[in-house]
Amino acid sequence: MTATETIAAIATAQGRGALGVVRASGPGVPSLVEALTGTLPPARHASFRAFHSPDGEILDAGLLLYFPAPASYTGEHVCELHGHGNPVVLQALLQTMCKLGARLARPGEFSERAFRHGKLDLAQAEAVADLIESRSIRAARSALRTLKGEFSAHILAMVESVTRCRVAFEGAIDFPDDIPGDALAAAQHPHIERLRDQLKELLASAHHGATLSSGATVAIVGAPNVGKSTLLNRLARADKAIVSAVPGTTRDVIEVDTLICDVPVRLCDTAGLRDTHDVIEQEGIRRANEVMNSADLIILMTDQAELLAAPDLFARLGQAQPADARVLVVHNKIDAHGLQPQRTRADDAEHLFVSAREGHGLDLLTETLGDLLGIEATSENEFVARARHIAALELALGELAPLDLDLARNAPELTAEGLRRAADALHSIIGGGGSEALLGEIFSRFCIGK
Ligand SMILES: Nc1nc2c(ncn2[C@@H]2O[C@H](COP(=O)(O)OP(=O)(O)O)[C@@H](O)[C@H]2O)c(=O)[nH]1
Ligand SMILES: [Mg+2]
Repeated sequence: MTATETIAAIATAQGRGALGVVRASGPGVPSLVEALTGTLPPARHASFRAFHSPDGEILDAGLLLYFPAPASYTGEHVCELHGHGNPVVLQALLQTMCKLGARLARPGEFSERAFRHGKLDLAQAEAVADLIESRSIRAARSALRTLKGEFSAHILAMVESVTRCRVAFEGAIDFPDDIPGDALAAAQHPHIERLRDQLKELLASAHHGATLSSGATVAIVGAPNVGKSTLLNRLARADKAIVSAVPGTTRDVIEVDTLICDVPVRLCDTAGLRDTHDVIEQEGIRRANEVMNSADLIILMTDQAELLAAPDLFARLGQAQPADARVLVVHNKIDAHGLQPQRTRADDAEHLFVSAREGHGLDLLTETLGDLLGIEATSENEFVARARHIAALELALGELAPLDLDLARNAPELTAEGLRRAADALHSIIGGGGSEALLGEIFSRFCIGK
């Protein structure tokens, strides 16, 4: 990348709207603004201007904002032209900027420049994309916290603690006569243990955060006619699946995206599990199994009130319970049994009594789903973690794991080395030592103009 290039892009979404924003960043911005609007406006003030092409034609008129370097999003000179939200007009403005020396920005290039100029660290830059992509207000809020630097501050504090510990061990290597190994190990080892605990906690909340942004999948399975499609429609608040008294109505997997506890959840209604000679239904059952095996949670539905263990219920359907599956047994049609909504535990599984058709016990169901998926709306400092962050945290934890008291006593140099690698892994989360390939991969997934 040559940072001397001036880049330009349409920053608003495609399509027609009240406003459309074109922006540019780079050293050529002041001359670009002068060519387009006549004079350079005061910094960081909204000025109403006509936007001209080089041959003097008016392309549009609107607000002009100018942010001289370094006090801008990218750290370079930036301008924003707020015109009318017509794609043809916005394209004309963009092309004019290109004629005047700018080039089209690549996806994420504004944020990449912000990162390279130290305006954002890598986790914050990723949070910009996450904020734009988030599918619930809860995920958006969490991305915003990362963008404000809360997550990075946490990581940085850990890097500093690990580094302090490492420096202590390196001191012992350099001055072995001054610092007795036993005293050093006794003093420093508790720090290592505390760091390990903190990392485990952070990792747990990172996994939690990953669910917040990527969402969870819930498969609804059970015998034909127990009310699976009725429940799907209820949870989705829409008539998505055909409900009928005829067993074997649902044959394909029906997927609906909804929010539970403000977290995106994909609900999958499946063909009823039973022995059948109908080839289409057989295929539906095969697909039901596939969905069941990959779901984060299985709602195993029955219209019986009997508290059977989940594996026995699966056995009745001629199925084995998928290994490691989290199962919620939902007993439907309590209206027909004269029962009240209720949540109980039996044989290590959660059982819930509801009536999908009458809408009884659905709040309890939502609450239970939130519990079992680990997405109950409690945590105040949750953050949206990416797979990259989780991998780095795991790497750091893996480096700290073998650093026991014995090693601290007998091999301070190995302990220091383990601590150094743990700090590097943590530091990579906020961009330390990031390779060009990694940066390219991260920013190429952004939208153009961001
Ligand atoms: N009494 C009663 N009937 C229900 C309830 N939920 C669903 N049904 C009925 O059970 C039948 C089968 O429902 P459906 O959702 O198609 O079941 P599926 O085959 O499991 O998808 C339909 O006639 C529904 O109206 C309920 O809570 N109570
Ligand atoms: Mg059905």
